Amino acid sequence: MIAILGAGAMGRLWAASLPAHETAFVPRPGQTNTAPVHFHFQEVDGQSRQVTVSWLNAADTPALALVTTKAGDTLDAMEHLTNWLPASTPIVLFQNGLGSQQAVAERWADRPVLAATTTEGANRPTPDQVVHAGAGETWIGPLTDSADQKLYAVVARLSVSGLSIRPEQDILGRLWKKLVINAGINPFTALLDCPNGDMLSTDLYLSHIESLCTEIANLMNAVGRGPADPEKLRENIEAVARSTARNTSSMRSDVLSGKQTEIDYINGYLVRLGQSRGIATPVNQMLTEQVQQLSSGEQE
Ligand code: KPL
Repeated sequence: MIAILGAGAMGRLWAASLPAHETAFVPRPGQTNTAPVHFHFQEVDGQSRQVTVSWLNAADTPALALVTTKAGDTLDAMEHLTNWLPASTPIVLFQNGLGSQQAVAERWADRPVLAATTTEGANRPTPDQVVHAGAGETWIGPLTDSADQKLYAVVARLSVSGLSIRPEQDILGRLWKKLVINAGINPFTALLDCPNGDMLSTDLYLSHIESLCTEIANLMNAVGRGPADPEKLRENIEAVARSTARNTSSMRSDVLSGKQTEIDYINGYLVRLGQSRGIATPVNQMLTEQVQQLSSGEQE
């Protein structure tokens, strides 16, 4: 049995892709409605099918757990999840950004904790509909010592889904690469309320991207994730913005639907890292504050 905590688009993509009898959602604390979850799942090729997922019950002992909650909900989610899991059950974290993964690995250092980063595209246009918008790749790697020897078994178990899964020893390195892209696209598109490609010609983006990339490169070099070159970081950000030009970033989408954004784990993470290392991050700070204000409705 594979337990999935977080029944949003990503949790449902995994539930729909793995064999039906093998997955169950983990109920939230105090949840009383345990009727199975039904939703329409649209495959990448456009075909649709109905998916039914049951809820984990106390008698189940999951062999694997996937945590697909938002970064800001992960510590609480983990407190709850660990009540359901044997200490040896591997836990795979799917959060965006950085900060929440390290916090979990520190707090549950004796458990096999892994992190994943994925380019699978999934969205949920209505509550009972999930669209697998684009096939991608998922990289999984260990965060704690005891996760090391579980990595290949976890990858094999999840590969049954038909999704492309690969082992990655340096998963933090891969999460850093994704963080750079998200830090350079997500806040701008949320503040400008535009698709990814449109931000490239705006004054907001053009007046800050160089300093933003310098701040990020300084941080990467300081924490042993270098050598990082600001120009190269900018090229990478712009290549992704162009290849996803028509997409709505996850942060813009969160703001538009009134949901909590992941800014605290993207640019906000970089600000906290800068504070701990004595490295100035004024552009990251400005973007973090403006997105926070935007989602709390303070901005005009
Ligand atoms: O990962 C993304 C996100 O929206 O969070 C990017 C790469 C910016 C694509 O939209």
